[in-house]
Amino acid sequence: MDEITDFHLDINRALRETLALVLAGGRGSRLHDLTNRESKPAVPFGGKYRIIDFPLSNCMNSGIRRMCVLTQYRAHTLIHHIQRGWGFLKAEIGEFVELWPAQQQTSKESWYLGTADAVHQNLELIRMHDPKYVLILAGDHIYKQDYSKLLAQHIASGADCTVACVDVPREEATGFGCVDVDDEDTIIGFLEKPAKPPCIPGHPDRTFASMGIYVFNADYLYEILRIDADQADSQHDFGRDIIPSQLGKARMKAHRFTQSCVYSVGRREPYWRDVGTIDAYWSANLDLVSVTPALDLYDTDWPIWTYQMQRPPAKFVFDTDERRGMAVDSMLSAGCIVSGGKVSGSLLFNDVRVNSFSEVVDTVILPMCDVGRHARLTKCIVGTGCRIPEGLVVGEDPELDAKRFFVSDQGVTLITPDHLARL
Ligand code: ADQ
Ligand code: ADP
Repeated sequence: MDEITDFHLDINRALRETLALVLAGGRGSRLHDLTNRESKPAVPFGGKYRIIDFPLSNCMNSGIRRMCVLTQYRAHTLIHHIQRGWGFLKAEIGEFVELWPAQQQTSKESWYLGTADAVHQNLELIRMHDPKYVLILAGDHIYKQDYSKLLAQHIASGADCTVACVDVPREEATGFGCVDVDDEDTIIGFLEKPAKPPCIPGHPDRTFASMGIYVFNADYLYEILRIDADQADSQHDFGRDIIPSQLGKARMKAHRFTQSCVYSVGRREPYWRDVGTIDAYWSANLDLVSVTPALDLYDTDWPIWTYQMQRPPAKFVFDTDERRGMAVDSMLSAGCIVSGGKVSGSLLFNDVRVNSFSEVVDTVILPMCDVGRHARLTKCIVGTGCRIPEGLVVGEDPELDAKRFFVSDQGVTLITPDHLARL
């Protein structure tokens, strides 16, 4: 009993001694026009959230209340969102979300180069908070993770650095850092985005991938960043440079996401998505719509916090037999009006109008859009503020769609206001 109490006291102290840095400065160019105006972490997700809400909510729910968001590229929307949505923390009791824009704080006078440089440029700010542990998170993943379990393993193992890892299909691992471990999960190999990902021994189709989530002992982090900053051939990136350079030198452990994943009721597979491409973004949004989603937003034990404008409830107008405003297997957000159109298998963000005789199937519609009468949309992502003209049909003729819009490898059509203006 005493041991358990001591453990809880220790982990609570360690959580208070942790500073979380959310890297939110990347460009996210594979999301094409969705990131023309805002950075990837600010892209809307799941009907009423923005992607950054997931790591920040994970911190909140794990008991880490000191968070810093490192911004750079097209940060306006992100800053606006955090200022409005995350101001409820109490600075008086040591809780905060600070925004750290790139501000050329080192003698190099460059913007953030790689992810490690983004941290290095803020070393003075980090030191001011005097953390014992630094948790580095990406601002562009959708998942629920209890970081207190990651931290507990890190401390118990005596590691200098612990990398959270997830088992992924091997063919998808080319975009990730691939990790090789021994019997005790010590990291003995690391390949950043290899063309031919190695497999997990005994599992030829699977690879152990870094989630880009790292816990460092603060003193060790300061030291390796100082060394890396002087390396002329380094790109100053955690995945490309820092982790590989420490193999065999530092105590680096892998943490299995299965041990800290917050599972949805009745589901036992871990859910973690890097929504860096149009296809991944579309499927992760529509995963939420499934009957028993692998990521449950309705779970009150692990709430996802956000800011959303106050809007009236979604409304369905059922005028006549031909004009049945309805939605099935779908999620609709506040301010939506489905008047005489049909929505199925879709996710509508706030203030979307679906007008009479139109059909929306397997589609993600971002805020403030209007689907004109008799329009038919199948397997699309409709960007913020689109006015789909009356009678437009998308998703039924791939060749025609590719001439007018952006069509992804897996046949998802991205429609933006710019595409529509050129029609
Ligand atoms: P990537 O996903 O390619 O690989 P990267 O593009 O470096 O990682 O972005 C990581 C995070 O840092 C993102 O949230 C991004 O917005 C942010 N970021 C990128 N450049 C930044 C900069 N200059 N300043 C501030 N923030 C920046 C990484 C690891 C892989 C791992 C995957 C998991 O390198 O090993 O497998 O994450 O997604
Ligand atoms: P259509 O879908 O045929 O283009 P309308 O846009 O005229 O039709 O809307 C049909 C119905 O939707 C209206 O009768 C009304 O009930 C509802 N509706 C439209 N706009 C609003 C609004 N601003 N507030 C509340 N309900 C609205």
